[in-house]
Amino acid sequence: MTTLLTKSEIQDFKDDGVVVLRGIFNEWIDTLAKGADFHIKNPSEGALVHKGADFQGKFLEDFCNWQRIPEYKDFVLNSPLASIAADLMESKSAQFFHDHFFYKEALSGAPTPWHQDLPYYCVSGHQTVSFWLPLEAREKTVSLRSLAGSHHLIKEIRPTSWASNESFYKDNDAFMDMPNTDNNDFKIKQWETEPGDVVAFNFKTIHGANANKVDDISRTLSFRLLGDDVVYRHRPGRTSPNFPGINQKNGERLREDWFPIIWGN
Ligand SMILES: O=C(O)CCC(=O)C(=O)O
Repeated sequence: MTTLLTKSEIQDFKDDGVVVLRGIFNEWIDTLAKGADFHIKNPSEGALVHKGADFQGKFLEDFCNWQRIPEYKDFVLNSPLASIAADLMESKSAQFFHDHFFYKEALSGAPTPWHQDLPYYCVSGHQTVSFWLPLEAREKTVSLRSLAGSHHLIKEIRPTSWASNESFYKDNDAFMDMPNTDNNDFKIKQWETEPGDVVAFNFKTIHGANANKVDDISRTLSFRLLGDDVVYRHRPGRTSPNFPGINQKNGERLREDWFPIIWGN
């Protein structure tokens, strides 16, 4: 086990499906911020832009840029990301899945709705982790919020398009509705954060974030990793991110030429 985590942090991740790790990536913030500044000026062709009708700024989302942005690649391959992931997932291996960038301009009105990540992905399994890494200090009200324990729900939550709120796939019955987030069935976990802190959460943990209503930009990177029990799962439609040409069968581990194993084997 890496000495970077305490037993109680690993236990919290297991019990709640979410944990905040303080200052763990302090040394990497300048590198990632440099990459993010390049990224904002050079989004990929697949980038999505959301705009709240009553607000001036936009919210840009972009996926899978770690191979073309050297600072992201350096972080993925040379930071303690992989060892921390393996410890949190209690997995011998950590396989890199993808990166996801959230850039919210000052006063951008579009929030990130409550959702669960796993149903948007072409994988199934429990040993998963996303690292939500904000590049600026974040007040609690504009930080990530998660429903503790929601990663234990048996059925997946119906994924929807954030733009239209329509179901992502035709196969509606395979999913359950989003539980009521206001009736205290789940405790909401949300922390004020400083650059270098990270919120780690399971792909099944229900989470969301408020719109950026403050007069300053907000840049967040999420890095997503897979553990030993995660395998390819065919979905009845386009996934997000989508991996055209992946050419895999249900139950196979993801191909290593696209998704490298960066810890263990
Ligand atoms: O920062 C946000 O707005 C949302 C982050 C998120 O949904 C994620 O990292 O999966």
